This record gives sequence, C-alpha cells and structure tokens, in this order.
Amino acid sequence: MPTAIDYDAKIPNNVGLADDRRLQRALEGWQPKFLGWWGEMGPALENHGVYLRTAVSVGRDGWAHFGHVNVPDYRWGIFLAEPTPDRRIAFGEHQGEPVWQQIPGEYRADLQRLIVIQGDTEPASVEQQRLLGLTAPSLYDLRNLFQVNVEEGRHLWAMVYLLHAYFGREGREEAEALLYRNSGSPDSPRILGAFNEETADWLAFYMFTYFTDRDGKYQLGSLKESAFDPLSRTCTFMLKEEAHHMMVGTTGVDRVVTRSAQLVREHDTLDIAACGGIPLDIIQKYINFHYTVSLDLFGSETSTNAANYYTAGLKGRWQEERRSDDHQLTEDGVLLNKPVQDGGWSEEEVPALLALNLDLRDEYIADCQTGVKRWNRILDEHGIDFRLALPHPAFNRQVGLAAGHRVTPDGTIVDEETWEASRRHWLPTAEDLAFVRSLMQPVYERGKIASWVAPPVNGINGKPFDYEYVRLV
Ligand code: BYC
Repeated sequence: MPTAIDYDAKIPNNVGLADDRRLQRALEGWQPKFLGWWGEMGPALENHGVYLRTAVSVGRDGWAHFGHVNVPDYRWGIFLAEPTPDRRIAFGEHQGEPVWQQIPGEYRADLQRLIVIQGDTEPASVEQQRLLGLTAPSLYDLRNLFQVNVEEGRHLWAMVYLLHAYFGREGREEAEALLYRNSGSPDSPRILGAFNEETADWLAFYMFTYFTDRDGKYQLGSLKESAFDPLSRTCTFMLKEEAHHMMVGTTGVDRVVTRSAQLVREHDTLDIAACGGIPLDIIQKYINFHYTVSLDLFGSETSTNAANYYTAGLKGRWQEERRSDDHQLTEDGVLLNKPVQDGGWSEEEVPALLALNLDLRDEYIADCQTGVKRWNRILDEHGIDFRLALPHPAFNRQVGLAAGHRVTPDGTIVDEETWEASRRHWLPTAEDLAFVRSLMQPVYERGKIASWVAPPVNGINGKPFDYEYVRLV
C-alpha cells in the first residue's frame, strides 16, 4: 500500500514527522524562513490561483491532485518514495550489504556535500525564473512556470529534510545557508555556475528546462542509487516530478521551432526576425549556450571525488543495477579524448572509476540528442534544410579538460583570436538577447498565444489550451 501523505500537519509529509517532535519543531522553525524567501525571491506575478498538481500519494498510480491553488498556500511537503523491502547496496566496496537508514560517520561529510550541492540548485532555479511570469506567452505557459517553481521549492524541502534529520547542527546551518545564497549574487552566489546565469526570456526557460533540468534528471538518477536509503527514496520521488519539467522544455523548444518553421515557409526566408519569429540561427546559439553550461554541471571528466563517492556507495551510475559489470570498476579503463596545447587531441586510457562524471555525462548527451532529432524532424516536415545540432562537448566549457581551450562547435581547437572573431556566430550576442527579449510581451487572454511560439499540442491534465490555467488579479 502506498503511504498516504498527512495533509493535516503543518508540513505535509509521509515521514512520520509527528512522531519526532524535535525534528518537527526544527522544520517548523525553517518553514517561515522558506516562505519569507519565496515571497521575496519566488515568482513575481500576483494571481488568484493557478491550476497546479499537488502530490497526494507517493504510489505508482494517481499520485497527484489537480486544482486551482493560491500559490503562497501551496502545500510544500516532505515525500519519500515507498521503501524497497530488503534493498541492498548495488555497487562499491559495500556491495551486497543492506542499505543504510543512518549515515556511517566516515561518509557524513561527503554525503552532506552532495546534498547541499543538490539542494542549492533547487531554490536557485526559482530565483533565476522569478521575472518570467511578467512576460508569459500564454496562460498555459504561465501555469507551467508556476508548477515548475513550486516543485523546485518542494525539492528544496526534500534536501532540507535530510539535512535536518541526519546532519545535526551543521545540517541545520546548511539549511539556513540554502536560503541565504542567491543566484547571481556577487557576495554569496549559488554553488554551481549554471545556476548563477540569468533566465531572462522564455526561450531561455525552455532551454533551461530541456538541458539543465535534464542534468538534474541524471544527477538525481545517480543519487537514487545511493546506499543511504532516505536519499535514494527522496530522489526517486523527485524524479517523478522532474519529468514534467523536462516535458515543458522539450515541447517548449518544439513549439518555438514549429512557429519559426511556419514563418520561414510563409515568408520564404530564414530572416524571420522582422515577422516576429525567432530565427533558427538564434535558436542554435541558445542550444549551444544552455547545453554547454549544463555540461559543466557534471564536473571534470576525471574526478577523485566521483571515484570516492562510488567506492563508498554514496553516488552510483545511471541505471547502476542494469549494468552487467562487477559494479566495482577497479580493473576497468576507458578512453578519454583530451585537447592538447598544439591544437590537436590525444587519446588516453584512464581508470573507469575516475571517469564516472564522464560516464554520466555521456548518458546525458545521448538523451539530449533525442531532442535535437525531434526538432530537426519538425524542420524536415516543413521542408526546411536548416539543421540544429549539439556542439562538440569541448565547446564553451568552464569546467573540465576543455576549460582554458578555445574549441569550435565542430571540435576544432583554435586560438583566442579566431574564437573571438567567430564567437558571435556561436553564442547569443547582446543583440540576439535584446531581440528575443523584445518579443517577450505577455499574453494573458484565455486561448491566445504570443506570435513567436506555437500553441501546445496537448493541455494539462486533459484540459484544453483555452482553459483558465491561471486566474489573474
Ligand atoms: N561549478 O571533482 P570535480 C538540478 C567543483 S541540477 C562550480 O570534477 P565532482 C536542477 C567541485 O565542487 C543537478 N564548481 O567535481 C536542475 C570541486 O570542488 P572542490 C544538481 C564546480 O565533485 C534544474 C572541484 O570543482 N545536482 O538538480 O566530481 C533546476 C573539482 O571538481 C562545478 C548535483 O550536481 C561547477 N559546475 O562533481 C533545478 C548532484 N563542477 O571539492 C535543479 C550533486 C565542479 O575541489 N553534486 N566544481 O572544492 C555532485 O554530484 C558533484 O558535486 C558535481 C561535481 C557533479 C556537481
């Protein structure tokens, strides 16, 4: 039987909070701080209710309820997926042992670090998207923005619960700091680079939910393998919510590409800016930017941190249990392509255990390709030759082997001068950003949509596109 969520409690939960008064009090002390942060840093648009889904159960079927909610009254709660009976550690030196319900002392610092990094991204994305509600292309999109934001807020709760429940005073201090750091703040920025970038327009939002939320899918997928069972169960449930965020990204970019393709056909030119559409080369530049800052989120290709996490059982590989190797990786090697100073590439064998960030990144890249394929299919269906593509993974990197090298989207290592001369063809320029921003005029009439994006093929929860997804003030 799936565990029902206690909605009468001040903090909805399925972790038996009422039985642990000390923890309950600590989290109830954090709750008003969270609400204060939400008021200050959450979505800027006032409204009388948004058609949102709220988790009501963690079981396989019917886990969410849909209805109009006044957003500050959203019930953010703590939900863990059902435990797997007799779950065993799937990898590393503790393989085959029962999973942990408490944290072994020697792994406390590493686990805390992983949970803090994960927790830091969740409120960061809400902050990055704070102003988007003022320029939504439709009520449907506005509703999706709120849905993504409230669930990222809930994912923050998920990490804060772990910090409070398992990491004592240090955990409580880290939970405070998650509200103190802010995206883009010069004094106390968010931890990872991509979460300090602006999400200044809706194309950037779709790209973020396609590329950056997808990093979230892979990072959560590898933390779900963790020997620390409460972390594993938290991530399993978060992944359920995350799927919708990526749907917003995938179909969002679909809809921009569709609209641009229609305008190219209609006006028989790729230069559709004057017709109120986003030119395909600007879409390509957005892909180049958002994909590469998301690649940075995987860390360096070789990482002793990642090797240690794996050996200890803290963070596994994507779909660890489906892999047919020994789940120890002490004997295996992988080939790594490295840029070298003379402008070429060298191939080197490195221990597989050191290359786990690369392993996860490769899974992610393969997944990202599926989006590009569907966007190109849309262009094909409109009889347009232009093709979108993922740039080379060494292009525009700030983290890892390629950081410090200038690499073109096709993987050629070039000098600084060549790179600077062509950069405007590869990454959004200030003019591109200003142009896209100029298109961002809010459309808040039911059933209407901005000119630069096609309407969605399906509404939310079987509702039509012209449904009143958001009741505006
Ligand atoms: N920016 O050994 P390395 C999501 C640091 S998104 C700044 O290669 P490691 C979401 C690194 O900390 C998913 N610094 O790193 C999406 C280390 O510092 P120290 C978020 C960086 O540890 C959308 C040093 O460089 N979750 O959920 O193997 C909306 C050496 O690096 C960066 C996670 O990331 C960077 N990009 O890998 C909402 C999961 N990269 O120790 C939410 C938890 C590296 O030398 N985190 N550094 O001081 C991890 O698994 C790992 O910490 C990382 C880094 C994959 C992030």
